[in-house]
Amino acid sequence: MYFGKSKAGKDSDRIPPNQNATTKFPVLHAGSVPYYPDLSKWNLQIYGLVENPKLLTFEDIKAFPEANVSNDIHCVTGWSRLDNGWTGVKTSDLVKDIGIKRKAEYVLLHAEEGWTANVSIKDFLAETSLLAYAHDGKPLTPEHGYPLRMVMPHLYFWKSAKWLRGIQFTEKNHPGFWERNGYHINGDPWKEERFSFD
Ligand SMILES: Nc1nc2c(c(=O)[nH]1)N[C@H]1C(S)=C(S)[C@@H](COP(=O)(O)O)O[C@H]1N2
Ligand SMILES: [Mo]
Repeated sequence: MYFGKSKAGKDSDRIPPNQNATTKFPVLHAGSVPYYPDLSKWNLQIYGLVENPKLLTFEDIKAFPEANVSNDIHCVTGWSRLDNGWTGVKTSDLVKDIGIKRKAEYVLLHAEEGWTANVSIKDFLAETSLLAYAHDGKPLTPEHGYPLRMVMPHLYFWKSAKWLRGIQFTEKNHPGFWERNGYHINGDPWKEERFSFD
């Protein structure tokens, strides 16, 4: 059972400007899919402007309260996919005993192979933001970010780092991979914040 956006209301109201709905689940990323020989070697580093930096194992991630949510995703290339069921950990639960310092205003998400994406703390801690390990009831596949990815449905999906390995709290807004390559620094699909010249 997934809780989240109600399915009532017209689908068209749920699709941001100049997006088209698809029932497929397209795969989109720069570079190749990282290969995971051994989940026991995987970890997630939480660091930067925090009182209690962490190095979490996948077991640690599974020990957090399990969140089941349903939401819509919007890729900047023009496709939207409605009603995605995600299972994972809400960012608000993840940071409970991290002690975010007052100077921290942004988060830089680090994925495998040096890929990054930047968001504000507000976006990172939004009620709908989570770290997901399953999609529609099944563990993430390698191409969709196994073992763990960000999901921030209120922003264009490029912000939702697949193969997440690090969460860095920063004072300044450091542009991530796509943000350095012409994408918008915020990426709100309802405002069509696609490119940095928008
Ligand atoms: N690590 C990493 N995460 C990434 C990307 C990437 O290139 N590398 N691309 C982003 C983009 S542009 C999109 S639209 C979504 C696509 O997720 P999907 O392949 O699961 O549909 O992943 C995002 N996360
Ligand atoms: Mo995208």
